[in-house]
Amino acid sequence: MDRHYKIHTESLADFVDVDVLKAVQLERLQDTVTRCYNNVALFRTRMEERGLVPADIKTLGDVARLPFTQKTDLRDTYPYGLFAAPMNEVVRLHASSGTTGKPIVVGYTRDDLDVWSSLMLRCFAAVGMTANDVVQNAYGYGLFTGGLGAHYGAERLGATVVPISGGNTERQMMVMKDFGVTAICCTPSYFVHLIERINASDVNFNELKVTTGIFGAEPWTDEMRQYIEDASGIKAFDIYGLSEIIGPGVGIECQAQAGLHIFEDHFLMEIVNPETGEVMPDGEEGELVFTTLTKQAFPMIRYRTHDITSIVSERCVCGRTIRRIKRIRSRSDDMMIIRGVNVFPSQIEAALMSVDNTEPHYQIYLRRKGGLDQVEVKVEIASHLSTDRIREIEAMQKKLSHAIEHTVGLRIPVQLVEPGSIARSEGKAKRVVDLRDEEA
Ligand code: DLL
Repeated sequence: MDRHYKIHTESLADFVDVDVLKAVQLERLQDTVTRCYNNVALFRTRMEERGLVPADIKTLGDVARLPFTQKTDLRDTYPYGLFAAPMNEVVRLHASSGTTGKPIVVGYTRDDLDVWSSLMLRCFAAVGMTANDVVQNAYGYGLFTGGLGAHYGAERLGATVVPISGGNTERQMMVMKDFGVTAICCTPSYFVHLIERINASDVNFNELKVTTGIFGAEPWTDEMRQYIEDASGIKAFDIYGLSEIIGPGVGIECQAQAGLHIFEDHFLMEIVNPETGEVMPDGEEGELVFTTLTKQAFPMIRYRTHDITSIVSERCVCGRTIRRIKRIRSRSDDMMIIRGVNVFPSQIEAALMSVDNTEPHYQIYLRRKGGLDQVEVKVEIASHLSTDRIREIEAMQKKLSHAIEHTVGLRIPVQLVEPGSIARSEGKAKRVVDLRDEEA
């Protein structure tokens, strides 16, 4: 890895002395708790129930005394109940749709937007992007945080932003070629779709200038990264974030591609046991929990993300002192319990991707039969093979089923389907089709 890259001034915070970082975190934590206690009824009531006042937060470890915040709290206080700034200071709203009912609404003051674009700048700088880049921003613009979040960060870096938003793949391909795009932001599943369409067109990746992909907003695996990098010749980086905390820009991989650095000067992270809520030591896998340290309009105390990962405390080769998390393995709500075994969609993806002659398009079907959960995987066959060759298909299905068994320890049936038959996503891919309630 080239360690002689230019470090952007705003990125210096990535390399801050750990003791300084901890002092800054404590001061900011105390400010945040005070702000929440003074301005948000739910936080104050919950602290009072525990007999806590802001002055009780004397060390960083004291964060564990504070109550958790859950997504249901955001729903229950819809739309503005957790805002800690008056509306005349709130200059932007975003919302995340979720799976059912009303969205959750998040707000930003001018200072919050300033911090957010600075964090996104640090993300882009961490993967080696500069003012010379032409960035095709194919995250959705609108209520989703991806589009505008990436937009202002790339502008702040001084890069040239193409605010194309999601969808319209023909136009994406034209822009990528004609505008000399060097970096692209979108979900990994959408980039896989773009690869497919580019390969089916008369454009060749060799003629394109794109070298960098900033992919996130959904779980993906190292196997998927390998596929993307091999198929397109670009470097694919993982970016993480969630609306409730700020949007994209909570963390990103650096050029070492060895876990995601979390911007710890703005977000205090913990890993907790998803069942008991007990704090777990670095290195152990559990649920990621964040307390925001600088948010003004929408601060969060111990927000349960439902994202499963672990903290990597060893220093990264890039020299950043802010710690990393491993790639998000899954959301705890996506975990399937099949015949008593915990199965994550990402394990299935990794297994499928290890077998040749399939395409990285798959869906996991969940059904309930006789009170038991059953799962079946549909995966597309490579376009140069044909589903007419029964024997080949059967052998392949077996091979895939074995690969899954090897990874998750369960025999799960695999059905190969025609190329192009699984719906392509323009944003977050729908990997799990849950039919359990419909068929119960
Ligand atoms: O997805 C923010 C974002 C935009 C992140 C663009 C990265 C790039 P939400 O729509 O609120 O916000 O969804 C947040 O998506 O809790 C994770 O479950 C999942 N997620 C986001 N990034 C990753 C990632 C945006 N890199 C939820 N790997 C989070 C795995 C991810 N899961």
